[in-house]
Amino acid sequence: MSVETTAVDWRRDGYLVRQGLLQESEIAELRRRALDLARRFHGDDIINKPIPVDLLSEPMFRPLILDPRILGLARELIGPRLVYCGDSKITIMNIRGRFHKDSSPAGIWPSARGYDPFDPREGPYDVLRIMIYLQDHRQLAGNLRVRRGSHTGPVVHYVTWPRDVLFWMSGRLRSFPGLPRGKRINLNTAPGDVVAFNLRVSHGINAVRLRGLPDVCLDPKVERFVPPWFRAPEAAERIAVLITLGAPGVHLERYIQSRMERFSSNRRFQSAAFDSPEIRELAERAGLELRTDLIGQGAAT
Ligand SMILES: O=C(O)CCC(=O)C(=O)O
Repeated sequence: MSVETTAVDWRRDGYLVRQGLLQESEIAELRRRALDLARRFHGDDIINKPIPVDLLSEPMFRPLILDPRILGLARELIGPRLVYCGDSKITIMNIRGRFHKDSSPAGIWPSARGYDPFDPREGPYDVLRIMIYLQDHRQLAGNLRVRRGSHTGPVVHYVTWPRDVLFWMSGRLRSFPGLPRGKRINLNTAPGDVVAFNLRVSHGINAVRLRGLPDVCLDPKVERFVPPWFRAPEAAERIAVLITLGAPGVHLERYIQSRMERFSSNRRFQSAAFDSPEIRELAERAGLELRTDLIGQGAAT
């Protein structure tokens, strides 16, 4: 099944796959660079080890952040003004992820995960994440899965439902709590396909897939019960490139704030250097606005 979706689908689905936006040869080169970068920090033990650099600060990946194809795609979806705040990284992970949204602030209850900060009066949500996968997910499991259209629904967990109803009744939650919704979709991307998703979309990383049934998207809660013989093969190193971009406004402010709270001791932000005059100039030429609030956040570790 083709994974391609169109900009018209974006508002309805909350995600988009642009097939072949990058060349396959570029993906092979990015993969080589990602492995080099990971080894620079962690030697041969690179799986599940955070790589403490943001990609605009890192010369090997800077051109990707400023690439007109990437920025053009983001502009198509959230408008002409784009802001980069330092939230980008390479991950090489075999950890699996449950469905979650990245728009909500983390922290101690009641402002923690599960609290939905979305107020429809604040306009469409315009912070997105660009995802580039550096292996062929048509052949290999470990792909991203999304819940189609879930960006219009509240953040909710079964166990917190009574609490969320209370929040809704007292006006603290703007959208009525509901059960998770949206069809689960496997994004089985080819090298060169680029994914964009609204950060309010429920998504889960690193899917287990059934052998011979690549479009069957399992709930992460049940996938661990799939026996090894029924599992589709996976990459030895599942490499993903993540880039968050947003339009200036209340949603981006809230996102930056939540990153500051959540990652207050993150080495990636501690070592970021994308506020140098040289990088500022490059960004300006690409029409990319910079927010440097996250630079230097937290203690050096
Ligand atoms: O690695 C992936 O496929 C997506 C990671 C991500 O965006 C997340 O878990 O929030």
